[in-house]
Amino acid sequence: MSNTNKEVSVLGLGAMGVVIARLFLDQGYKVTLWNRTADKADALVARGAVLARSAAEALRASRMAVMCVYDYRAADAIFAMDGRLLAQLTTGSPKDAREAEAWAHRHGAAYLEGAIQAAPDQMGRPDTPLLVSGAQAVFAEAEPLLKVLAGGIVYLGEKASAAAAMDLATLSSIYGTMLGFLHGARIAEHEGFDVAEYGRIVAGIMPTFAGFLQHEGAVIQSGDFAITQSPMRISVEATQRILQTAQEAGINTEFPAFAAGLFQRADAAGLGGEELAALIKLLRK
Ligand code: FVH
Repeated sequence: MSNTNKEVSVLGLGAMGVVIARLFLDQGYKVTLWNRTADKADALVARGAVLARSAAEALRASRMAVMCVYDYRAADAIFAMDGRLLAQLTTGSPKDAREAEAWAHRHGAAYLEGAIQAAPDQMGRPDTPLLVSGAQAVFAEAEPLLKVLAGGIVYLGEKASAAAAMDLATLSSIYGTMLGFLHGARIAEHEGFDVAEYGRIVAGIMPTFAGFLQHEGAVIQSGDFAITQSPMRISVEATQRILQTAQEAGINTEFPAFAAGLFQRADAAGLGGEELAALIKLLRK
């Protein structure tokens, strides 16, 4: 069944859900809303959206629903649909996604798992990244509607769990960077730097760093860890110096102790003469 009459239900009106609903309204969709705290819908209702009296009523109102709530426990409390198409944009584990898809199928609903890779104010752009997985035919039906939210859709195949798994992999990368960034901010402020300036400098090196990460991913996939860009021993030394600096400065040492510890173990395991990405051999054990 196609969504030619441009209708959609949006469940969950947190920071992200409000933006999702607004983008659909901007594109002329008939939008039905539900949120646990009803008054968060007021501004959207003033712009023409319809507030349903229950989640079940919202799900019945449109062929397709987009859900974006805090977590899968909240989502489970809301599920009550049949014969509809649900795009689940709530962050969850691969197991959460598999179970939600099975639940939806038992109730005659089509299911797509989606993972938004952007902040609310980055939504609705031609390059906004959104990971999606689920049955190909269901994706084909939902794609035009999802493109209202994010032009940069990456379809990861039929397994509903794929988008959730890749989301957590990318989030792992982001949180690793974020922890390093915050430790760096402590070095910067301890040395009397303007931390906003530090943020600008880090932003400037990100495109180069992104290219490096891409290279290391390809190295891991190839299984050939001969040195091509960055020998592991360089990182063994660099992380030791970050730890030493934290100790000398009397600032928190948790992040560099963790990083330096891992690199030291890799060195002790004989990986120092390989490409940096060879650290993954330690993580596989
Ligand atoms: N905001 C972001 O930057 C990220 C970007 C990447 C993807 N995430 C994921 O999106 C999901 C929702 O995130 P959010 O930012 O909209 O979250 P909140 O502003 O905290 O709003 C939470 C909504 O969930 C509702 N809710 C919470 N618990 C329950 C429950 N037990 N039953 C029903 N609804 C529930 C909450 O309702 P209320 O508090 O307004 O009544 C909000 O609508 C999330 O998975 C991110 O990981 C966002």
